[in-house]
Amino acid sequence: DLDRWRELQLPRMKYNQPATLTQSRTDVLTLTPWFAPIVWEGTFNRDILNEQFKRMNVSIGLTVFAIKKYIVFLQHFIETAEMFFMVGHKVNYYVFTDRPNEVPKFTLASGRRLVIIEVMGYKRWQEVSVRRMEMIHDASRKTFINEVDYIVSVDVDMEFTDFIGVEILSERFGTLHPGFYGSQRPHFTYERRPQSEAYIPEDEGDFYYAGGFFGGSVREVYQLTGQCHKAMMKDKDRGIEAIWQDESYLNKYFLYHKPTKILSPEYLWDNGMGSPAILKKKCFRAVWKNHTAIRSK
Ligand code: 2GW
Ligand code: MN
Repeated sequence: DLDRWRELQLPRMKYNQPATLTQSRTDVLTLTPWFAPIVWEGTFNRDILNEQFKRMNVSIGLTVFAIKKYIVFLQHFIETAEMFFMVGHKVNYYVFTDRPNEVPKFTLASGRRLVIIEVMGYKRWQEVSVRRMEMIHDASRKTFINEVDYIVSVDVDMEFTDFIGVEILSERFGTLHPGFYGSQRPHFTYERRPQSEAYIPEDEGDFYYAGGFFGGSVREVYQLTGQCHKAMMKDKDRGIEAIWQDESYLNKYFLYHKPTKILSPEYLWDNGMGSPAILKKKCFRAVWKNHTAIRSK
């Protein structure tokens, strides 16, 4: 339980003093109006954070879905995660798949293991994407709560390209979508039909969050995925499906349950978006995919 934070005591450490009269970044927003940090390179000290989370013996579950043809992404995903994701911490990979026999054998670093969770492959792709909420919700209750402290949920058609560590962890966190971090709220692709549970009016909204990278404590992820799934089932009964599936319901949830931490687009980038100067690094990137081939039966 995270109650043990109360007992945490750090050792003597040497590092540069934080400068009270200087902003660590002046080119980007680093704190939301509700005082949640927005994580950008240059705003945190990895050594302090590692020391804290190591001493707390924190364990992290990384959930990823590799259903039907998307199994092809798994090998590179796990191999790059071994190089860059939560190095030195305890990690469980939770691989949800309908093809357990096609999961490659991996040699993992110590303190890390891979758990296969067999699930059905829904016929419609929209269903594959959106049902992740239900499956994470169920697994949170059955498995995650007994095995890890935090859940990180990501897309599989991705690669790790730089270090991602405990700086991302918080009670409830989301990620700025690489396509919309500079946009005005009316241009966010929120669900705009009032009949949908995911509806957000044009005069509301903080950020446009990506469906492909969110997480939090297991209890919080259980709540979040449960609410998103419930909203999606209500819509389904009324014959409506939100414009960007799970991403739309996630954005609605985050509007009224503000994230306690937000990751910058450094944590979810797509090379199709170029290389703006505000990006000091790219740690998690979309891999190229042939949409027609990979998404066909
Ligand atoms: C099949 C056909 C069309 C779209 C998706 C799939 C599919 C997705 C599949 O056959 N098998 C599968 O395992 N997936 C999982 O769903 C896989 O983990 C994948 O990364 C994830 C989301 O699908 P993806 O990556 O093709 O969609 P993107 O890259 O356009 O993702 C954004 O939009 C989605 C909503 O449609 C989600 O919100 C996603 O989180 C976003 O990043
Ligand atoms: Mn994707």
